[in-house]
Amino acid sequence: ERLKTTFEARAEKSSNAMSAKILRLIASKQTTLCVAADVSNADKVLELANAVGPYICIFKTHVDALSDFSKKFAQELQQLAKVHNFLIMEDRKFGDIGHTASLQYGAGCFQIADWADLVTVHAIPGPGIIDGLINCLENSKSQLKDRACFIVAEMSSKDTLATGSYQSAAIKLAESREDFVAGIVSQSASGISLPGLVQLTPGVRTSSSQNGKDKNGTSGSGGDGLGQQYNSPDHVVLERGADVAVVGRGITEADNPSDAAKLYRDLLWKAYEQRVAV
Ligand code: 5FU
Repeated sequence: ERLKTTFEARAEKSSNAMSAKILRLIASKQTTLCVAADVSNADKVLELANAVGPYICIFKTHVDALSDFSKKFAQELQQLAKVHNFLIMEDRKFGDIGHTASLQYGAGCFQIADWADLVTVHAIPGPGIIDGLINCLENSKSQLKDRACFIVAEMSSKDTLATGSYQSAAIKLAESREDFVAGIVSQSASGISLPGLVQLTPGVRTSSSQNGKDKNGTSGSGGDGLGQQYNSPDHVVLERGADVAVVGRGITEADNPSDAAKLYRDLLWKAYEQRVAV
């Protein structure tokens, strides 16, 4: 079944060019690690990208949290992505009607469609939001085959409202729109059937990297006191079906982010090998 299949074999079965690209990149670079760059300025993002670049498949940004976003920053990040061979995901979590999302994707001060290979999208507006983003690309210099979105079906935060029928409907939406959907942001694989879709799972941290920070006693490795809930690398890959695991503060707050990224990469890859072993 899907979770027992290797990334190479799943790439062959993918009907979305970007999901096939992600799966092949993961397989050749042997890393399922995505680093979340939740830092406050452009230089820090670039420094982090350069430090963790060799160990990641996806570098995830929140550019609206930067004090000094610029076009030059976006170009430099793209350059690092080329050098280290990773993809850029802007975790924008679009959530409006298609027309508005189209403007937010292509225009404004961030012009996300120009530089982000991947973006995240809430399912709440329904399929119109996907049509909106595709529509934006039709009028942009970026091509549809080089862009894709991930649908947020389930969140890592405590008492999330994205559960039950919402979650299954979000997965259904993703599975029906492989023309632009490369994956699903989720805490579990339940309900996901298409082999090409990539499951991205945030809320990952080893308990040893928490440095005595608030542990709220959730399954696995605690939380951050603001609703985030963590699970260990092993747990998300083996019990929750994560293909790509998102690690933010577990790496950004480490004394040496590069060493920490390598460590997470190794733990995650070992767990993946265990998952596909017969
Ligand atoms: F969709 C989601 C989700 O359900 N949980 C998340 O934590 C996204 N995230 C993102 O992953 C969040 O916006 C952060 O960028 C990152 C987690 O960072 P952490 O420092 O590892 O908690």
